[in-house]
Amino acid sequence: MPIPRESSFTSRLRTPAVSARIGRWLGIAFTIAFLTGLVSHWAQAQTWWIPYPTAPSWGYRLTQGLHLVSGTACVPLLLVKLWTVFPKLFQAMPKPFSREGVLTVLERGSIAVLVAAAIFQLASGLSNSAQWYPWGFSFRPTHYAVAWLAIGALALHVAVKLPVIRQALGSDVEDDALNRPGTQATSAGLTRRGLLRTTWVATGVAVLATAGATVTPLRRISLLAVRNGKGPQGLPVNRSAEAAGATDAAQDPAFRLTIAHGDRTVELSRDDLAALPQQTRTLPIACVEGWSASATWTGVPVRDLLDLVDAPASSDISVQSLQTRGAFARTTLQGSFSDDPDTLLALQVDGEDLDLDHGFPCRLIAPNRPGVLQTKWVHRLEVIA
Ligand SMILES: Nc1nc2c(c(=O)[nH]1)N[C@H]1C(S)=C(S)[C@@H](COP(=O)(O)O)O[C@H]1N2
Ligand SMILES: [Mo]
Repeated sequence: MPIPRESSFTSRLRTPAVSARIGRWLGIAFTIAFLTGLVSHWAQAQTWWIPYPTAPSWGYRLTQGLHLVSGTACVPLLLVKLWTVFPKLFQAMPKPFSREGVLTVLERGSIAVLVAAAIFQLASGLSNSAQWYPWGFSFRPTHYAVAWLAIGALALHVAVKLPVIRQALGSDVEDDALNRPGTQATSAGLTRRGLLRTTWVATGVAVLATAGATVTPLRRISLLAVRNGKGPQGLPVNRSAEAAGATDAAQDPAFRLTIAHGDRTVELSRDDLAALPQQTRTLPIACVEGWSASATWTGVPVRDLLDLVDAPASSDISVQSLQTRGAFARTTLQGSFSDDPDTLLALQVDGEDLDLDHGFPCRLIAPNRPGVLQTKWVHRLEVIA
């Protein structure tokens, strides 16, 4: 088969008039995904000099929900956009050592980076939310690094294309001024308006289908939502006690929670914990994978427990789990969180003792904290700074 030329593609739909209109929404969705991704990284990295805030308690639920929804919206938008610009791959190259040649190589290079980075972000993000890790790298640092690459290449791309974008958006979508060479004057099938409408509908469906992971009334129609809200006590479970290898230790009557500050330690059984003054708070579990659910938790404020070992205000705490398998057995609770009266070591959810899968005998629940750091099966709180 001979290699096609740019002019071999004759469809009127493959035009900057369409690409720019889809590109505008793709740019908006990508930027939202980038910014909310930064928030998620900030919440999890815990090393930035501005501490991540504990309020509003639903903040991470909102930003991470937006992250998943905007990222998913990018998928149909990117596919259609790539289809509209595909013929440009076969564009004739200007002389390589001319000024125009150098500029073309730079521009195409930046687009290659942009396309590769965008596809990588969408693919790795989607498979992460499906808990499918067919790769050998660590997800979060890689997704974070490539995000900077993608947003940089996107900014460059928009800057280079600004004159074309302006012209395209300033004229009617059926206008022929920006047509590529070889474009047919009329088309029998889908109009450009029709293609755009189809794209918006597909994007809307993708958005609704993911938003259900966060917005409870949408859950029934959420085909793409990874967690369907089922789980003991009406709350989804990401890793069960069985999977975490915590089943035996969590049910052992000899269980003791240790609170440690230097040489000072206090050990409490679950009954001891239950005998302390209890607080009840309604706080969400907001998983980094996009699903979230609100529940009412009852337990002992972490600050009250720290008082038992005279921990100073704003203490950073290492929260340690009984789990024997997998990541997240230890998390750090920063001082702003350990001071917050809403941060609980919960014994109950919605008025019942925690299910084994929700962290029995006790679990951490703090406001505005990514789900992955809401440690279950806690057996030790240790002042680290
Ligand atoms: N010890 C421990 N705690 C954990 C996890 C874990 O793997 N181990 N998973 C976390 C994740 S990713 C989420 S989203 C929440 C989910 O809480 P749930 O299962 O009670 O809904 O628990 C968190 N707590
Ligand atoms: Mo999670």
